[in-house]
Amino acid sequence: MGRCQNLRLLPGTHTIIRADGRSFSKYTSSIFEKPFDLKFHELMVETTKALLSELGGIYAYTESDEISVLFPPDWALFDRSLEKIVSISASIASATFTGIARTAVNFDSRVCSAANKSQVVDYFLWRQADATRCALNGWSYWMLRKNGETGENAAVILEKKSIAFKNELLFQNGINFNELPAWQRRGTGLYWEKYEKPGYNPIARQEVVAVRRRLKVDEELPIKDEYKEFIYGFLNVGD
Ligand SMILES: Nc1nc2c(ncn2[C@@H]2O[C@H](COP(=O)(O)OP(=O)(O)OP(=O)(O)O)[C@@H](O)[C@H]2O)c(=O)[nH]1
Ligand SMILES: [Mg+2]
Repeated sequence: MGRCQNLRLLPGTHTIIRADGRSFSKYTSSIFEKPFDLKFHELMVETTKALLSELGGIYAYTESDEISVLFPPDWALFDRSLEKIVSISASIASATFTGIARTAVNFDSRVCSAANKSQVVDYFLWRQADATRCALNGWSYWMLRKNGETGENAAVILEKKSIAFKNELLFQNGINFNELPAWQRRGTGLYWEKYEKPGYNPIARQEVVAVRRRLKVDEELPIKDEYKEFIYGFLNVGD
């Protein structure tokens, strides 16, 4: 009888899980608008909510077909078993998206352990930079395609071109990149916010205010240094 692996997350480290849609280029190509589709984005946001709330994360971020979820150093779910975390997170993402979209899709999942807070911050800055880069490339590519270029030509035209070139290309075609919806350029953040819920205590016969928490979907994330500070705000004091 072979032995099953039972790897565990490093103790005392922040953990980030990243789930990514499997072959979504193929899946999305005929049914969703390019480069961005609001309905697809909403499906991703719902999937992000499920991961964040079912696994007990403190912050989540989604862009394109990927979702990152941050967990605190003392996160103890599944005894920090790596295989459980990876498989269950991929399963929650796949089941949630599939259930709402009514099309069977798969997500993969991986774990990134951050050695310290600045690695957590760098991770989220890195994913946001990726979102911005992909948005500019995606809009430029599909603008060229709309103007009659073949896929191959569009790729050649954009190869090694500067950010300024792509911005100008869009501008000449009536699109100001900086005015596109922020969720496309910066990605979307999800986190818990406290709110007060008025109620009535029938035993004490009193109006009471309960503090509850709900998920905030932030479609207007800050960028760069401000985003850095924003992410630091989710991390515990120490190290
Ligand atoms: N039409 C459309 N496609 C989208 C949208 N958002 C993401 N996608 C697609 O999702 C893909 C995500 O890229 P990848 O994860 O690198 O590609 P993939 O095909 O999923 O490949 P693997 O993740 O390696 O399985 C993009 O290339 C797009 O094709 C959207 O709003 N509309
Ligand atoms: Mg993918």
